[in-house]
Amino acid sequence: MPRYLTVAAAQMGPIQRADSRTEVVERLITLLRDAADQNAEFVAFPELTLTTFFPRWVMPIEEADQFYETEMPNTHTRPLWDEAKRLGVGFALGYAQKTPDGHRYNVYHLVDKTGETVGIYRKVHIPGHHEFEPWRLFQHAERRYFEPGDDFPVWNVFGATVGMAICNDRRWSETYRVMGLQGVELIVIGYNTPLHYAPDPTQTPLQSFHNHLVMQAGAYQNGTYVIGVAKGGVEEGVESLAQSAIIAPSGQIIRQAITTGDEVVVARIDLEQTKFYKGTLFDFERYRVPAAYRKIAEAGLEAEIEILELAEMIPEQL
Ligand code: CDT
Repeated sequence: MPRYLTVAAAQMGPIQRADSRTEVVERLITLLRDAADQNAEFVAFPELTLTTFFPRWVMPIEEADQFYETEMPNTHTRPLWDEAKRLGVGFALGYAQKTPDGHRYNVYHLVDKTGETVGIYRKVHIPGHHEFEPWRLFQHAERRYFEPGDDFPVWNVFGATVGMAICNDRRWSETYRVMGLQGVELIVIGYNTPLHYAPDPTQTPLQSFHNHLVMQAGAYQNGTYVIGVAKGGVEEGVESLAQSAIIAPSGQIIRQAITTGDEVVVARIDLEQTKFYKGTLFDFERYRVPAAYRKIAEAGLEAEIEILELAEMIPEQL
């Protein structure tokens, strides 16, 4: 018996620094309606969807406060919540979160068809740097603005087992496998990927290839669908990758965006097809050899735990 779910990748074009949240949310609602018109039951928006990609500037943290959300939904995003509920569509929204106790995360917020929060994922792999680096054409100071999350949970929603990851997470095989071990059937990944890679420009022309390479491999090796959704185009002079895609457990791309702007791509997926891979080549119970993988879990673990414990402290204590 097929288990169908109609999903959408709501790719966004650039959000300039002067664009207001109200304008952005209007764009999100337009995309949501477009997806709903095509029968989508779940819509994935990209990473940091409510503002420009502010880590491209190094500024005092208090000045960056304007880019964070302290509650969700809030006055700006309430219309999106309301419209999604009215349409009966679930969604995942990426934004910068500042918690009441002063922690800052790059998050993905998963909402069901009734407007209820299902879960919030905090980006684990934080790329880039902390301080201003004058040799770069533009900054990528995510490590200044975000603490890392420490887990890849999955949730049962939309009749599926759903997980989330954010941008740089998609390059790491562990991201997919940790969710794969929990039986994930659909992984949602939002991204902002500048085409120019300053530390090694030989990678610049390969951005598109690497993007699909990692998501297609992650899908195949874990028998899961993947939705990769971009904020692309030229934002504040920086060109970012688009090419949002819905990927099958076979690793094949089912649908792909063809523009670098606001665009919805929709696919009706059959979640039962994850079993083709989970039950054969990637039957984890039968074929995995965890004893041979010990180094993956152990290498760097002590240092990591120390960092995560430090991150639990209130920033002022550090
Ligand atoms: N947003 C994000 O994680 N972007 C990174 C760029 C890395 S370059 C410092 C990415 O992996 O696409």
